[in-house]
Amino acid sequence: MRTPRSTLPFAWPAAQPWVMGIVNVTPDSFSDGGRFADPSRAVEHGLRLRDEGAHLVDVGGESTRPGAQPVPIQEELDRVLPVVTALVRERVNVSVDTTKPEVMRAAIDAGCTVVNDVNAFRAEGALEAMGCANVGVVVMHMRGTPATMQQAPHYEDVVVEVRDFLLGRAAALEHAGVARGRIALDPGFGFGKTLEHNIALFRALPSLASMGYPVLAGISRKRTIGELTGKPVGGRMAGSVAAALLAVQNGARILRVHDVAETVDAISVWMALRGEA
Ligand code: HH2
Repeated sequence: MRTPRSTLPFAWPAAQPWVMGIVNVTPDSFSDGGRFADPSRAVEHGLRLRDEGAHLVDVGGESTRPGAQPVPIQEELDRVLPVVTALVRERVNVSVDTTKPEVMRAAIDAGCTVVNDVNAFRAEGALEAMGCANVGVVVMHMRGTPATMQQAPHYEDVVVEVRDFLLGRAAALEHAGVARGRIALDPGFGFGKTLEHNIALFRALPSLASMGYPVLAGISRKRTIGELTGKPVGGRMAGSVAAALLAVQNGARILRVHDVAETVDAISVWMALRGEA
């Protein structure tokens, strides 16, 4: 029997920002590599993030940290599918973080709510996989591939180039049959960008948010936070929460984070004190 799709309403969030909690079913992710490589621990963690207030749980089976090597299709399916299936069974709204059309299709069949592609659906067959699917879509900007992307990234104008790329990919998705209201854009912090590029993109979030698509910001525990605080990955929670709040203030509607409980609390307080709760 096909598992019923989750209850998450589309379109993307209008009023309250959504928090997307991260579950990396990988041995090598930059911040939590190996902690949730075992499927039952990954499921447990996904349920905990949901209970902490995550609107979506993003399940990934291939690290995209700088220097990471690609994972074969079957291995990624073996990592991700049992976790997606178990979380959907528990009525968690699952996002699958993948660049591979085969994994997209399998996760959609298993009932995922969102497909999140750091490669912006550029793999052969990815647009087709999304065309008739009734799910949300996150389109992210990346320059190069994870294996090489941090080798001297260069832009004439990072803000314009990232914006134009994202709008082009959104148009390609719409052409393939994806309804506009299902598409969210993500500038891809840390994916082929220096600290200066990341800061410029962060400051430009309001203009990206004015393009007519919800914007996702994923900066949690990333190198930018480390460079601004001098802290190793394990000490970046406070800096990440500060960045998440500022991202919301700058127009982001979806926050991809490791520290769900802390981010949810920070957003609640921020909204209440602004008179928006
Ligand atoms: N960042 C990572 C992975 N997927 N997806 C979107 N849409 N935006 C992001 O910024 C983003 C993403 C990298 O973070 P993480 O999953 O914690 O690490 P790793 O890629 O090493 O598994």
